[in-house]
This record gives sequence, C-alpha cells and structure tokens, in this order.
Amino acid sequence: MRTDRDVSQRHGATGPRGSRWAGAGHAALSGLISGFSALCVAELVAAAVRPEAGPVTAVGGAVIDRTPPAVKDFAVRNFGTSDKLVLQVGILVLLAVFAMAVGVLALRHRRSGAAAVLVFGVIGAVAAAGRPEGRPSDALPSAVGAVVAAGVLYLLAGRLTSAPSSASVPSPAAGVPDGGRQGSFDRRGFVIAATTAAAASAGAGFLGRRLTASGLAGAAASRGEVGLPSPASPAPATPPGADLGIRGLSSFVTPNKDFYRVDTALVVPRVDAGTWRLRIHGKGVERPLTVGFQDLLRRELVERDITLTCVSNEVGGPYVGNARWIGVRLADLLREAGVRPPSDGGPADQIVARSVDGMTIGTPVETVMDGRDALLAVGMNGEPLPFEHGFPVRMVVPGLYGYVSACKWIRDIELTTFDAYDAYWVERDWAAQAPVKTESRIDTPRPFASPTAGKVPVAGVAWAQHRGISRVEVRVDGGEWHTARLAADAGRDTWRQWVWEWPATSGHHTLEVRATDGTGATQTGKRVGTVPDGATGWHSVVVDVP
Ligand SMILES: Nc1nc2c(c(=O)[nH]1)N[C@H]1C(S)=C(S)[C@@H](COP(=O)(O)O)O[C@H]1N2
Ligand SMILES: [Mo]
Repeated sequence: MRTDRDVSQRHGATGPRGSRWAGAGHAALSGLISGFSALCVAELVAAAVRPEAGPVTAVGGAVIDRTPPAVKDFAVRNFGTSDKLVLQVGILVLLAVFAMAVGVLALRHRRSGAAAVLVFGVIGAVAAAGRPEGRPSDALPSAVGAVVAAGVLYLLAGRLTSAPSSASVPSPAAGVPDGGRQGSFDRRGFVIAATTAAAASAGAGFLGRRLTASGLAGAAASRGEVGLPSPASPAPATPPGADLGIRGLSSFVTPNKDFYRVDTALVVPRVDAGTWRLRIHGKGVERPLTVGFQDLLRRELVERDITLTCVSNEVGGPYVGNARWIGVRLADLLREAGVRPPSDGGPADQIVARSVDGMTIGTPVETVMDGRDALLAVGMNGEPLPFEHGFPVRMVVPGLYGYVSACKWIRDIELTTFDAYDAYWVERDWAAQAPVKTESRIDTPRPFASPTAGKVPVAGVAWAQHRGISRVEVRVDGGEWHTARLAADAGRDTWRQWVWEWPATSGHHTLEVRATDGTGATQTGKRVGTVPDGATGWHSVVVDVP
C-alpha cells in the first residue's frame, strides 16, 4: 500500500519533511485518545444517569428512529439479529476516523480542534435527549465526555507543538506551530500525557461498566424473585402428535433461547418488577387504572400457546416462533376500566401501548376485545419473560404482527383513535392494520441439500394465527400439488407442523409449499415484499438429489 510517507520520500524530502508526517501520526493518535476519553467518561456518567444515555447507544437509537423502512428491512435481512452490532461498530469506526481528523486539525489550530470535539458532544447530547422517552439529563454523558475529551486534546496538542524542555533550540511562538519543526516536539511530555490520559479513561470506562452492571443487578434480582402462580386457566394439553419430531423441523414450542428477537433497543431495558407500573387511560376510559406487577399476578391468569410473527419476516424467514405464554387477558382490564369496543359504541378504536424505551405500538381495540386471548403476558415457556422478550410485562395478541400488537417492556396503554395517532412504525410507512398473513415454510430439506433418492420427508411449519391451518400442499418442479400430512391441531393461534413424503428421484429439484387457512383461503403465490404489511409468496427450496 502506498502511504504519504512513501510519497514524501520519493520526492526526496528528508528530515523535517519526514518528521512532519510523524507529527500528523501523533496528532491522529491524540485525536483517538481524546475520542476514547470521551466514550469512557460518558460511560461513567451514563452509569449514573442511565445506560441508554451513552453516546453510541443514543446516536445509534437516533439513527434507528430515522431509518427508512427499506433500509431497516435491508439491515434486518442482511445482518439479522446482528444488525444492531453492525450499527454500533459502524458508529465507532466513523467516530475513530473523525477523531483522527480532529486530532490533525488540533495540531495546527488547538482551539478549533478542541471546539470540534465539543460539536461531537452536542450531537451525542441532542441525540440522547431527543430520543422518545429521552430526558434532559440524558444529555449529560455526551456533554461531560466531550468537555473532558476537548481538554485532553488541547493538552496533547500542546505537547506536540511545544519544544522539548531540555532542547537547546528556542521553542516556536506559543500557539503558532511551525510544521517544519514538528520533528522536535516534546516527545517525552507527549508520551507521558498520552499514556496517562488513555489509562485514566480506561479506568473511568471500566468503573462505568461495573457500576452499570451492579445497577442492572437489581432488575435481575427482581426477575429472580418472581414466582409465577399456576394459571387459573391452563393451556389446553398439547395433543400428542403436535410435534412430528422430524429432524431439521422447527420444534412445536420454540425454546426461549432460540426465540427470534426484533426490537429497536440497543440496550435491553432492565425494568425492576418491584417498581413497574402500567397505566391505562385515554378516550372512553371511565375509570383510569394503574396496576403493579403483583396486582397482575393476583388476577385471573391464563396460559396459552401463541405463535408470534414479525412483519419483517421474508417468505421462508426465521422471525416466527411459538411459545406458551402466561398472562392476564387485556380485555378484562379494559372492561374494568370501563372501555367499550367500537362495536359497542366505544369512542376509541386504537390502543397505543408505550414501552419504557419509547416504542409505541397501536392495536385495534375491537381485536383485543373480540374474545381472543390478547394477553398482557408475564411468563414465557414456564419462566418470567426473559429481559430480551419484555420483562416484566409485554403484550401478545394472536393474529397480529408483532409491531402492531406485541409491545415489550410495556408501561402505558392509551385509548385513542387511528385517526388521531400514528404509532412508531406507522409513522415510518408501515401499515396501521396488520393481521398476520397465511404463510408456510419448508424447514427440511435445507436449501441446496443433497438427500439420497428414495423417500425424503419434506417438512415445515405453516401459520395463520387465529384462523388456523386446514391444509398444506407441496409440489415438485411446478408439478401438481400433493397434500401434506398435518401434525395434530393445537389450536388456531399456533403454527402447525406438516410433512410430505417425497419419492425423490435424482436430479435438480425445486420444492414449493402453500397453506390453506381455517377460513378456506389459500396462501397466495404472488410475491410481495415485507413493507408495508407483510410478505407473501410460496417458499421454495432447491435441492440436488445425486
Ligand atoms: N418495546 C418494544 N416492543 C416491541 C418491539 C420493539 O422494538 N420495542 N418490536 C416489536 C416487534 S416488530 C416484534 S416482531 C416483536 C418481537 O418480539 P420478540 O423480540 O419477543 O420476538 O416485538 C414487538 N415489540
Ligand atoms: Mo416485527
């Protein structure tokens, strides 16, 4: 690789010219150290304010808030659950590049360099305080981090532009660095200052992390102390044969550790169940209500198997899972608060659920009160909700995509109308109404597998929550449809496994699947993307039988 140094040498520049680039290198390094100080100090301050207020998290969150649906979709599709990691690493890389540039700037203009650092602080502070649920104090980590970093840069740049104390040469006029003499900077002073700044920052950052961790321990302890009472209305026994037990086929119940996760939270909210409250208020609420976690546990708990799907799930995609939830029926609480559905003359047609991290999710009141098991869930597969999945309480509504129903870390429910309010994703061009579309997926054989000729089980899952699955068909190479064998029916709110024994012959083959729901409607083969209300099309898998 050709470097600037090579260029200067080829031009015959020696001595002062060569060391001028060494000066730029040192300047870039001071920029990096200053940036590092900013992040570490911010980390320490964020531990006192709240973890989400850290600059990288805040800027990342602000970016997510402003990401157009197509880009969000691209990120989810290409980076999957690592999309957030990619975003954060991207921010850090950009920051490092800017930090180096600011370091070089500070070499020539110390004050401007330090001022540029403050500009970054302002960006972080505005991003943090401007997030939904952001508070003015959220600006502190970025602000304090930037002030310290500006000081560090000013100091280091000073060492780079002052002559060594032991030098016999007269030092250049203060504040007016002479590019030609940077070879004679105060190297020893710089190394000492740089090492001290880096070490002190690392110490602050480490302390910040420790404090944050111990702060979160309280929430973890509150989750550890939760004992879920046995539900008054247990889930109907899963019929034997709901799980076909075929290798490579998704299990009927998705274990929590394998359950997909889709949310905008860069830091998983850790809410203490002891202090958690849910408020129900708004249009047509005759008796506004506030409940705590223990209040919920004392109510009539129901247990249900419900399949959850994300609207961002592509045909054949992974963002679908089935769990056994425990919770209270949201309709019970609404009725207690005096809410009537629109069909009974109620003035509100939309429930807006708000989470502790500022997500808003709008759900039709009519759907929640139509008798289905729309839950305020407290348990998932026999344990309190995992933090990633919404501890202490989330919503789950069979039949609706997650972004219009499944608010995690819920803290507030407001009754309003669809005319009056657009929830988070609706503001970003996704549909306000989004019932789950009938879909099916081939789990085995995997794409490009090479099963041996003969009987090959083609198996997968199909879902049409709250309508149920009545038929699944498979075809090979666009031929006629063959009816698959369905697993035992576990209810219309869950997915259903299916299998078809394929008499496989050698060659290249395309397998396709389609499902028919409980209303008799067959899944459309028309391919549409996920935006604005869910993908459609038949999942196909290409295999090579030797
Ligand atoms: N607070 C909050 N709740 C949320 C989201 C979110 O970003 N924030 N994402 C929603 C979306 S898009 C889906 S698909 C489901 C996913 O739930 P899971 O992560 O438990 O699978 O949560 C929903 N609830
Ligand atoms: Mo979603």
